Amino acid sequence: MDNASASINSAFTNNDDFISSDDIRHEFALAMSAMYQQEVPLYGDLLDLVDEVNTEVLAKQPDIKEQLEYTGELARLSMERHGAIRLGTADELSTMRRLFAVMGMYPVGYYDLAPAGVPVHSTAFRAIDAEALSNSPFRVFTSLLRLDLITDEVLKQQAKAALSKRKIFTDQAIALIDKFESQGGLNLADTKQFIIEALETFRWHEQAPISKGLYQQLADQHALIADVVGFKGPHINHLTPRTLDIDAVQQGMQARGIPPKAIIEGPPKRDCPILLRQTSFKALEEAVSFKNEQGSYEQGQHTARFGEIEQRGVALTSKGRALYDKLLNKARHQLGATPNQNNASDYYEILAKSFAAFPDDYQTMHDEGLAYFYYQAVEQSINVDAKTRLAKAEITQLINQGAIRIEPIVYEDFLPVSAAGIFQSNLKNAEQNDEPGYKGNSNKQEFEQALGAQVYDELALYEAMQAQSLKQCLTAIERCA
Ligand code: OOG
Ligand code: NI
Repeated sequence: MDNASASINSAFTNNDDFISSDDIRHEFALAMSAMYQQEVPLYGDLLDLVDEVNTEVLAKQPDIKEQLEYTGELARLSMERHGAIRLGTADELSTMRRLFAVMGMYPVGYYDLAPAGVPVHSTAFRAIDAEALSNSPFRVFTSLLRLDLITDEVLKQQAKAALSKRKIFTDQAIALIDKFESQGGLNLADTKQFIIEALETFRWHEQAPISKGLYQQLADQHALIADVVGFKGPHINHLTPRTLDIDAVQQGMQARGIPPKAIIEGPPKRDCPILLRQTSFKALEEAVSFKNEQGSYEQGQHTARFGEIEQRGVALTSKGRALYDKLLNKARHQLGATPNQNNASDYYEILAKSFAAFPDDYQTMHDEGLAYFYYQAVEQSINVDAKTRLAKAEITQLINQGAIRIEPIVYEDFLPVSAAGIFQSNLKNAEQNDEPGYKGNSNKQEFEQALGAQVYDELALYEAMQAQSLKQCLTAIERCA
């Protein structure tokens, strides 16, 4: 916290000005990371490993470094992080939306995890335009528990009663959210206080407000239900730095005594990375004390908190995404089981074969409309007729002539099959089990009602980023032509 306040202090001199939401988000992410490293020291070890691997990649692969420079990502590489929380009620979710809005984070995308056997539906709160993303890419995968999927009616009522008693936001946090909304911003003093107050919601609590018996009953339904209902608040359950070589980190974890999950989720290793690859270290078994009816505490254990790594690639269009889903499903179907430590090498082999059908160079991905790109005018080679600008074939021609350079737009979102794999590997006894999917329909409308807003369509956001860069690029060309 001290560091965070210090850097806000030095950056802003006028105490009455509003602090930008990007700065609030950035400082909050730093504060959250410091708190989590203290709470889960193994996460600090993971950060060291990721840093080492990234440094090595940049030293050995100048082309990667150059690309990160072109897209402005080099500077944000080490601050690239996401986290995740799980909420219990509609009220919690809608207040969380207001809290994240203070930091310029808006709900993007809808993820239904129920078909994969995880009783939640989710969104990701994140910055939505290119500049804000590059100022601070921090985002939070936020899930809402689907209590309606608990089949035991008595237990469902007990869970609801426990959730209705908890208050996950401090009074000051709520007051500052109100102030932000009515004033349109927060000044320096309020921002500092806001970060302190907001952080409280994400803190770990060793004392559980429910009895060990109820916890066990909830856990018997699903470990995730116990993780939400059994605690005072939505403790941050992982943070995730970005790596340039996830395979190296996966191997490095083993060597450093950080127990990795069995498989890397997402697409296989490629020359031109697409979407998102993720892996994590297994959640820690932690001591908690449960409050019994007499008000005294009883020792127990809980498993929820872990560390994750992500490697992001280019965002795919709906056509590219359909191809990704098809190839992933094909590989999983062929494997015939959920990927786990016993079939990991078979799985990677099948996956790589299946993805041979996905073009692995940016130019082809661009020309086939599989992925989103930034267009950048190449200064030295301006000698084109600007009138040709709307035809796609002509843009391709300009790219071929070297007048326009394309750079991948990074995928900023999540993948439901991968997310389910991350959830499952970090719940007790999981990853060996094939969780049966819940049959309840996905319900985006219900989620949005609880949220109190509609979620942004992620594809529309990428589309807009691409269109905007094309416009700027063509204007630049026109100016010089
Ligand atoms: C969220 C798991 C999903 C990801 O990176 O896909 C996730 C959770 O465990 O609460 O964070
Ligand atoms: Ni994650």
